[in-house]
Amino acid sequence: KFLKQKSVGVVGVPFSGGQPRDGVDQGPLKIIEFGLLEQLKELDWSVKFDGHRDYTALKPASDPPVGKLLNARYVSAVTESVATAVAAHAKEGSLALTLGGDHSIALGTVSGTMSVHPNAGLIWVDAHADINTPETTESGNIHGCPVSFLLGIAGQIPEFSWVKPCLSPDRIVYIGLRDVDAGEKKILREHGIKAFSMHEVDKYGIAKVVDMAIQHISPNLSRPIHLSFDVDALDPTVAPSTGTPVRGGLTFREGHYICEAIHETGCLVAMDLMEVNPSLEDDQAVFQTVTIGCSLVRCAMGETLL
Ligand code: EXY
Ligand code: MN
Ligand code: MN
Ligand code: MN
Repeated sequence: KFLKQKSVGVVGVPFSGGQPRDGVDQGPLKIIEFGLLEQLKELDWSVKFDGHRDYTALKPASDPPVGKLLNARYVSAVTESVATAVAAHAKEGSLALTLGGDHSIALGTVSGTMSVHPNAGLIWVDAHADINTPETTESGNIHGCPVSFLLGIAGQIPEFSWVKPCLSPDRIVYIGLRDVDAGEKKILREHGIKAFSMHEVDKYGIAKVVDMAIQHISPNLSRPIHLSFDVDALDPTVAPSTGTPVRGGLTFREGHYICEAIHETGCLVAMDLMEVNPSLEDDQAVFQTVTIGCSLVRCAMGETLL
């Protein structure tokens, strides 16, 4: 409906600077090695992939903390480049699929989507709200902050001068939350941001939750949808290889149902798959996490059970 053709532009972002653990930068490589691009071709998508990006040249020689924010200059440079890449695919009328990497990358993906689809709604599937501001963050890890930047509530940070507030509080909805910092809860409340935590998933069931979420950000399917999927939304028993696992997460089917239902809207214009870290846990865990990551993407892009 909002795409010009059944074509997907894949952006591989081997970046881990939004958080302290090595390995998450290897996520995109593993996912593509696993065969995701071929799998999407099987679903009749025309696939454009211009290779894994190399961000080493963007790494500043020195990147001292900006207030509490860690690696601010590096994160800013990489996410700006991601925004350009995502916007280019969106401008061509293709779906932009970004493989991470840590979730700070969504600062770029969502900015890129909104530059072409300014009224798009954002569905953020995550154990975490990633809405800390430079003031509220305790860790200084920017993967816990991208949403505040997108909303324009992060204040002016000269290192992030390229970021334009492009999201309004009524155009984001969360699914899967269960580890939200006190400062983040306050922000969610003050801005009236719609969030379905695991409590609501238990209470209403995933089908009703996804229905309400979609209706909230794209009433009567009137707006394009950007899906930002953090694998840590899934229970660690289903997706163990991720940097900030939190128990009590989405089941295998709940995760897939979200993607299937979003596909059915016909409104999906961009998807992020984030926080797959192939250096965590054993080989079996990595295999399980990469496998489920690929199958979530396939479901969002039209794979059906029957
Ligand atoms: N709220 C915590 C922080 O700001 O450091 C944890 C954030 C984890 C973010 C993960 C990727 O979604
Ligand atoms: Mn996240
Ligand atoms: Mn998370
Ligand atoms: Mn916490």
